[in-house]
Amino acid sequence: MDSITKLQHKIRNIVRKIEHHNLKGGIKNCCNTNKQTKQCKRSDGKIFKLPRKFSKHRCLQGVKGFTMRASCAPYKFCNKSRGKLHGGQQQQYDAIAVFQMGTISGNVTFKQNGDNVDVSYDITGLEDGDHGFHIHQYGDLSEECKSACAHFNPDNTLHGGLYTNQRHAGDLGNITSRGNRSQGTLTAINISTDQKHPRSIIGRSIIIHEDKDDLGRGGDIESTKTGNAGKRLGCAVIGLSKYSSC
Ligand SMILES: [Cu+2]
Ligand SMILES: [Zn+2]
Repeated sequence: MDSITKLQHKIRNIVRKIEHHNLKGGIKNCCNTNKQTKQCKRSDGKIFKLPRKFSKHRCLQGVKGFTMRASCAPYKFCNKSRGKLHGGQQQQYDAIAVFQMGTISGNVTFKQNGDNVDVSYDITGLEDGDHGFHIHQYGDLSEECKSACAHFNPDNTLHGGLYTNQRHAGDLGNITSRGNRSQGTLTAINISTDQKHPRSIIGRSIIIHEDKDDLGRGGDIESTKTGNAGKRLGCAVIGLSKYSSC
């Protein structure tokens, strides 16, 4: 071997050692990293520098255009369905209310979708049947569900349902429990998960009632206020989701 070939051989060995050291030193798989990591390794072995212009979370929601595709390259092979919550709820939501009250437990998530908000719920521990389901004005649970006060009603209108002409912005109708579980999705109008929006629901609360909401058609005064939905069985504060920054 001449001296140049020897040198090349040496360099190759050093590079191999560094690569090996890096792997042992724990270059994380790109699909398992967070922003703090300096680099990550894609499942095909390619190593990428971090952080990227677009977050992994954003990349997994869908990639558009060349700049984004380049920025999202480390996450190309990450599983999009990763991190699904139970009941098929997606992890990509803007806000969440976590119920943990008596026998009632589960999550309600909120995701802005244009002018509407997609609401997804999965609650266990309710008696089977229909239960009034509303966003209430305050997220103050200092006196349990009572201090959440009335339905979120920025337009000062009468109570209704999700699809009635007259309704409170917080009127989400009923959820139905079958076999101890209530699971589903609905789309709410006239509310927003944006904290700066005048109809923001962040920091307010969501309440599940004992009885069925009559959607304002009960024929009495109480129906036009609360839908005769009865006792407040469970309440939870609507908080910002961790996915925007964590
Ligand atoms: Cu209510
Ligand atoms: Zn109402």
